[in-house]
Amino acid sequence: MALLPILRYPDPRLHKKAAPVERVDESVRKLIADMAETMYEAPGIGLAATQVDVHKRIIVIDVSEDKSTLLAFINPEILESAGEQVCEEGCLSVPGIYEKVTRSERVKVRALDPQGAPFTLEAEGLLAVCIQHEIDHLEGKVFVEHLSQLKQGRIKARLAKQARITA
Ligand code: GNR
Ligand code: NI
Repeated sequence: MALLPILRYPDPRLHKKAAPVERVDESVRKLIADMAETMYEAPGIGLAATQVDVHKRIIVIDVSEDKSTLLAFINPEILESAGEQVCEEGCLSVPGIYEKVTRSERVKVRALDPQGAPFTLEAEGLLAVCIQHEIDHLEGKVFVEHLSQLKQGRIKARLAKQARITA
């Protein structure tokens, strides 16, 4: 397994649209293992391949308290969504920034598992938020793009200042 470097907003590579996985093979399973290790180490509750500069439709999520429930989704698609919820979101690609985002309360998602078998999952609450946040990454969208232009500008300025301090 290997830890992968995570792209930081506003890196333009975070805006690339990920391509569907055509064959679920050993290289996909290796990437999922490396993404999971990277997510747990960060630590985070989700990670999209886009964030590690791999532009394929693969996400990993673990919203469990004890980090015992790894979920991997290949080519995820939201089939149904309902309701609304507001969650304070963060992102490993936007460190130190937390902002409220409105999303669907429930989603039904279809994807392939690491063996290439299709499955569907109905999610609500934080898991539903995380699925939507990660699928956004695959579309090249970072959560701050749900905020006003004013807030986005302030976040970019804060991150640029932070980068100067840590350089
Ligand atoms: O670790 C993460 N926490 C989080 C909290 C609220 C809503 C979404 C998330 S996802 C984030 C990890 C990440 O950046 N995934 O892309
Ligand atoms: Ni994120």
